[in-house]
Amino acid sequence: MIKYLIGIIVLVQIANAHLCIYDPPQRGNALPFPMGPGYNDCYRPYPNCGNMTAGKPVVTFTSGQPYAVVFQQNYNHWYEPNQGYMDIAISYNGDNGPFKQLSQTIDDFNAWDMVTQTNFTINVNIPSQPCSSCVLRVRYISNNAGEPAPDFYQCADIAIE
Ligand SMILES: *[C@@H]1O[C@H](CO)[C@@H](O)[C@H](O)[C@H]1NC(C)=O
Ligand SMILES: *[C@@H]1O[C@H](CO)[C@@H](O)[C@H](O)[C@H]1NC(C)=O
Ligand SMILES: [Cu+2]
Repeated sequence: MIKYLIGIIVLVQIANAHLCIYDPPQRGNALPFPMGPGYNDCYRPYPNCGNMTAGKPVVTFTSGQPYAVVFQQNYNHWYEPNQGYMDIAISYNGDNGPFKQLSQTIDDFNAWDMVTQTNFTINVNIPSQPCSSCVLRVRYISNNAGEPAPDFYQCADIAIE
């Protein structure tokens, strides 16, 4: 990103924002609608849940039913030499997993302008196994070698009945 030398403000934003889950609501503060690129709560580069402490379930899913997960790539970190992806997974065993994939991986893409925000609505099948507290994780593995922390994690605390 340095090579573009757009200016210090843009560089600060580049280090500030990348992925947020709208639905189910991610851990932490409620997200504003809409939010700009560089939104702090979208920058959580620590696996598996951005170092956010688990809370009570915020949504109860119906087992075996489809659910539309809505998230936003809040900053595009496309990296041509080692192209990244996003995915959705669930853990029945807290933040350390194991995590089971709920979606195909979603290929990263060249948005041309890094501040591009892209919303995704991905239909997943909720597993049939119930849980009183599970972790739904969305991550953006950008693989971008120019980034100090290239991969981004968000979790939502959910239940399945
Ligand atoms: C993404 O979705 C949010 C929530 O519906 C909306 O406020 C925002 O305008 C959308 N952003 C884009 C870039 O479509
Ligand atoms: C995130 O959590 C991990 C594991 O507990 C810890 O090693 C790391 O220092 C934390 N990072 C930050 C920035 O809090
Ligand atoms: Cu960045």
